[in-house]
Amino acid sequence: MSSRVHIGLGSNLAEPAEQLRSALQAMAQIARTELVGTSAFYTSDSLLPGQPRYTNAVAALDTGLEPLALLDALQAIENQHGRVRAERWGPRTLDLDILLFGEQLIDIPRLQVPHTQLHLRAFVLYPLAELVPADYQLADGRTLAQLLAHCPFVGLERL
Ligand code: PH2
Ligand code: MG
Ligand code: MG
Repeated sequence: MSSRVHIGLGSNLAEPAEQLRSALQAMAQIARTELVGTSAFYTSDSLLPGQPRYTNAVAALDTGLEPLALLDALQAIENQHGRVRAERWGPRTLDLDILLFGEQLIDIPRLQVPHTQLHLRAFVLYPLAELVPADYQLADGRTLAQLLAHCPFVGLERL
Protein backbone atom coordinates (compact mmCIF):
# COMPACT_ATOMS: atom_id res chain seq x y z
CA MET A 1 0.00 0.00 0.00
CA SER A 2 1.29 3.46 -0.74
CA SER A 3 0.51 6.90 0.62
CA ARG A 4 0.43 10.26 -1.15
CA VAL A 5 2.77 12.54 0.78
CA HIS A 6 3.53 16.26 0.37
CA ILE A 7 6.96 17.63 1.21
CA GLY A 8 7.89 21.28 1.72
CA LEU A 9 11.33 22.17 0.39
CA GLY A 10 13.24 25.27 1.49
CA SER A 11 16.73 26.71 1.15
CA ASN A 12 18.36 30.07 1.78
CA LEU A 13 22.05 29.23 1.41
CA ALA A 14 24.44 28.09 -1.34
CA GLU A 15 22.38 28.54 -4.53
CA PRO A 16 18.91 27.76 -3.14
CA ALA A 17 17.27 26.85 -6.46
CA GLU A 18 20.09 24.37 -7.18
CA GLN A 19 19.64 22.85 -3.72
CA LEU A 20 15.95 22.33 -4.44
CA ARG A 21 16.56 20.80 -7.88
CA SER A 22 19.14 18.43 -6.41
CA ALA A 23 16.83 17.51 -3.52
CA LEU A 24 14.01 16.66 -5.95
CA GLN A 25 16.34 14.26 -7.79
CA ALA A 26 17.43 12.70 -4.50
CA MET A 27 13.83 12.26 -3.30
CA ALA A 28 13.00 10.46 -6.55
CA GLN A 29 15.65 7.87 -5.55
CA ILE A 30 14.21 7.06 -2.10
CA ALA A 31 13.33 3.37 -1.75
CA ARG A 32 9.70 2.41 -2.48
CA THR A 33 9.00 6.05 -3.35
CA GLU A 34 8.03 7.84 -6.54
CA LEU A 35 8.15 11.59 -7.18
CA VAL A 36 4.74 12.34 -8.72
CA GLY A 37 4.55 16.14 -8.74
CA THR A 38 6.52 19.35 -8.21
CA SER A 39 5.26 22.90 -7.77
CA ALA A 40 6.90 26.00 -9.18
CA PHE A 41 9.66 27.59 -7.11
CA TYR A 42 8.80 30.65 -5.02
CA THR A 43 11.02 33.17 -3.25
CA SER A 44 10.18 35.10 -0.09
CA ASP A 45 11.84 36.88 2.80
CA SER A 46 12.82 34.73 5.76
CA LEU A 47 10.39 34.65 8.67
CA LEU A 48 13.36 35.57 10.82
CA PRO A 49 14.83 38.95 9.83
CA GLY A 50 18.48 39.26 8.86
CA GLN A 51 18.66 36.05 6.84
CA PRO A 52 18.97 35.60 3.08
CA ARG A 53 15.74 35.17 1.08
CA TYR A 54 14.36 31.67 0.80
CA THR A 55 13.46 29.61 -2.22
CA ASN A 56 10.57 27.19 -1.49
CA ALA A 57 8.61 24.55 -3.35
CA VAL A 58 6.36 21.57 -2.61
CA ALA A 59 6.71 18.03 -3.96
CA ALA A 60 4.23 15.15 -4.06
CA LEU A 61 5.52 11.62 -3.41
CA ASP A 62 3.87 8.23 -3.45
CA THR A 63 5.62 6.11 -0.87
CA GLY A 64 5.31 2.66 0.63
CA LEU A 65 7.48 3.75 3.55
CA GLU A 66 6.15 4.40 7.03
CA PRO A 67 6.31 8.05 8.17
CA LEU A 68 9.43 7.73 10.33
CA ALA A 69 11.28 5.75 7.64
CA LEU A 70 10.49 8.53 5.16
CA LEU A 71 11.59 11.14 7.71
CA ASP A 72 14.91 9.29 8.10
CA ALA A 73 15.39 9.31 4.32
CA LEU A 74 14.58 13.04 4.09
CA GLN A 75 16.98 13.91 6.91
CA ALA A 76 19.71 11.90 5.20
CA ILE A 77 19.14 14.02 2.06
CA GLU A 78 19.28 17.22 4.15
CA ASN A 79 22.59 16.04 5.61
CA GLN A 80 23.98 15.18 2.14
CA HIS A 81 23.21 18.76 1.16
CA GLY A 82 25.36 20.16 3.94
CA ARG A 83 22.59 20.88 6.45
CA VAL A 84 24.10 22.03 9.74
CA ARG A 85 21.67 21.85 12.66
CA ALA A 86 22.95 24.80 14.67
CA GLU A 87 20.08 27.04 15.70
CA ARG A 88 16.33 26.54 15.35
CA TRP A 89 15.15 28.46 12.28
CA GLY A 90 18.76 29.26 11.36
CA PRO A 91 19.72 29.68 7.70
CA ARG A 92 19.94 26.34 5.94
CA THR A 93 21.16 24.76 2.72
CA LEU A 94 18.16 22.44 2.65
CA ASP A 95 15.01 21.88 4.70
CA LEU A 96 12.63 19.03 3.82
CA ASP A 97 9.42 19.02 5.89
CA ILE A 98 6.65 16.42 5.73
CA LEU A 99 3.52 18.57 5.33
CA LEU A 100 0.88 15.88 4.74
CA PHE A 101 1.10 12.10 4.92
CA GLY A 102 -2.03 10.72 3.26
CA GLU A 103 -4.90 10.92 5.70
CA GLN A 104 -2.71 10.41 8.73
CA LEU A 105 -2.66 12.57 11.85
CA ILE A 106 0.71 12.16 13.57
CA ASP A 107 1.71 13.79 16.84
CA ILE A 108 4.88 12.33 18.28
CA PRO A 109 7.99 14.21 19.43
CA ARG A 110 9.87 13.63 16.16
CA LEU A 111 7.03 14.35 13.78
CA GLN A 112 3.80 16.31 13.66
CA VAL A 113 1.55 15.92 10.59
CA PRO A 114 -0.13 17.97 9.21
CA HIS A 115 2.85 20.29 9.71
CA THR A 116 2.05 22.57 12.66
CA GLN A 117 2.91 25.82 10.81
CA LEU A 118 1.23 24.91 7.52
CA HIS A 119 -1.69 27.33 7.88
CA LEU A 120 0.61 30.29 8.64
CA ARG A 121 2.95 29.99 5.69
CA ALA A 122 2.07 31.34 2.25
CA PHE A 123 5.34 29.87 0.93
CA VAL A 124 3.93 26.41 1.77
CA LEU A 125 0.21 26.84 1.01
CA TYR A 126 0.47 28.37 -2.47
CA PRO A 127 2.87 25.77 -3.90
CA LEU A 128 0.80 23.05 -2.20
CA ALA A 129 -2.31 24.43 -3.94
CA GLU A 130 -0.64 23.68 -7.30
CA LEU A 131 -0.66 19.98 -6.41
CA VAL A 132 -3.91 19.37 -4.51
CA PRO A 133 -7.45 20.66 -5.18
CA ALA A 134 -8.82 23.53 -3.08
CA ASP A 135 -11.53 21.28 -1.58
CA TYR A 136 -8.85 18.90 -0.33
CA GLN A 137 -9.58 18.11 3.29
CA LEU A 138 -6.73 17.75 5.74
CA ALA A 139 -6.75 14.92 8.27
CA ASP A 140 -7.97 17.39 10.91
CA GLY A 141 -10.97 18.53 8.81
CA ARG A 142 -9.68 21.87 7.50
CA THR A 143 -9.81 22.38 3.74
CA LEU A 144 -6.96 23.86 1.78
CA ALA A 145 -9.35 26.60 0.58
CA GLN A 146 -9.98 27.65 4.20
CA LEU A 147 -6.27 27.85 4.91
CA LEU A 148 -5.61 29.88 1.75
CA ALA A 149 -8.42 32.30 2.61
CA HIS A 150 -6.67 33.16 5.87
CA CYS A 151 -3.18 33.40 4.39
CA PRO A 152 -2.89 36.01 1.64
CA PHE A 153 -0.40 35.74 -1.21
CA VAL A 154 1.84 38.42 0.25
CA GLY A 155 5.60 38.69 -0.08
CA LEU A 156 5.83 35.71 -2.41
CA GLU A 157 7.38 35.75 -5.84
CA ARG A 158 6.60 32.83 -8.14
CA LEU A 159 9.61 32.06 -10.32
N1 PH2 B 1 11.79 28.32 6.99
C1 PH2 B 1 12.06 28.58 8.24
C2 PH2 B 1 12.12 29.95 8.76
N2 PH2 B 1 11.77 30.95 7.82
N3 PH2 B 1 11.13 31.66 5.70
C3 PH2 B 1 10.81 31.37 4.42
N4 PH2 B 1 10.51 32.37 3.60
N5 PH2 B 1 10.82 30.08 3.95
C4 PH2 B 1 11.14 29.03 4.77
O1 PH2 B 1 11.14 27.86 4.33
C5 PH2 B 1 11.47 29.31 6.12
C6 PH2 B 1 11.45 30.65 6.55
C7 PH2 B 1 12.35 27.48 9.16
O2 PH2 B 1 11.96 26.25 8.70
MG1 MG C 1 12.52 21.12 8.87
MG1 MG D 1 10.87 24.12 7.90
